[in-house]
Amino acid sequence: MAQNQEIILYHYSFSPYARRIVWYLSLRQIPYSQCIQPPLLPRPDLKAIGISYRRIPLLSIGRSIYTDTRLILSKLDELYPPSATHPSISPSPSNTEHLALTQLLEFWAVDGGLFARGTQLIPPENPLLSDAKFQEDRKDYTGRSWTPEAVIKNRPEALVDIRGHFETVERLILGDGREWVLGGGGPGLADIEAIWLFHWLSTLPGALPPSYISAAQFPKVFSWIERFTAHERAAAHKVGKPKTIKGPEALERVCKSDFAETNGKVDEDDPTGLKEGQEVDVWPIDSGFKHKDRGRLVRLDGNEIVVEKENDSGVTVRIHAPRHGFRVSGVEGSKL
Ligand SMILES: N[C@@H](CCC(=O)N[C@@H](CS)C(=O)NCC(=O)O)C(=O)O
Repeated sequence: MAQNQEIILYHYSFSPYARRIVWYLSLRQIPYSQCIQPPLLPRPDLKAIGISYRRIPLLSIGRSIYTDTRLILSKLDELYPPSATHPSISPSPSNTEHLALTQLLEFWAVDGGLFARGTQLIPPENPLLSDAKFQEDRKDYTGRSWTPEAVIKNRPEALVDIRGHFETVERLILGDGREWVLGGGGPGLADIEAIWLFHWLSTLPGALPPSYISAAQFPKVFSWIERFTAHERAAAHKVGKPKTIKGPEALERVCKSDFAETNGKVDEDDPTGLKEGQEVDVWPIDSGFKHKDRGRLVRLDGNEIVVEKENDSGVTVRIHAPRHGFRVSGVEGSKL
């Protein structure tokens, strides 16, 4: 059973995507361990487990390894149903309006350009941007240039765009004086979906020029960020600090686990025509697209792609990816 398994989160602390998961786990009082990763490749801890996917975060539950925060969040919702110990923060399944808004907020931030624009606001004087290794690494991740010159060139447009998004939250989402995106007495999944990029930018020194984007122009957004942070910290304190483990320990725990998720099967009428057991490659198509995971297909439907493979320790692991934003392709010449 998934709930008896240790959750391991692979991340680094300044990843805004990883914070989505950290916050979700603390707000739902789900304990976990963390295996801190370097911000640049290589990531030998992940390679040892059997993963090529390069983005952060990843989360393992037993021998199932989940990529992409969109899948991780929906999976945690599915594997950890609401209980007194792990109260729900998601809209109730019958509240389709709230479910729709939560999903649209996710699209907005991840696919709708909010994140892509946000990363263009890393201040050009940030020492990372003058580091040739960082520039090369992030070019591999996004396919675009990360030199300080490129960042300076994009900054004005990105600032205008991001200010427009602050405006949307200030006037349309929080405009009626509500404390949380869907109202109510505490932060929910909709707040996580909406806040993470604004939170990241407001805590990244030099990202936002105070004369253009600050609490002076957007008091509601900035107090929402403060309120959210206070709630999340209190929840994190209550559930207790995550245990930090090193790569070899994480590997051992993954390999020794007798759990791998087996939900789902390969849809027979999937438009790709791929078949169960076929050897396939899986990779994201928006960023980190040079890093493909190869394995036998065990699940394929509108929500998820799952492949199974043996890692270098000879242990079978399952790599789970969301269907949206990922490509799955049969390996030429592979036989069933
Ligand atoms: N859609 C992915 C995006 C993840 C992502 O882009 N993460 C950033 C860190 S915040 C990343 O992987 N950067 C490059 C790297 O660290 O290798 C998700 O939801 O998990």
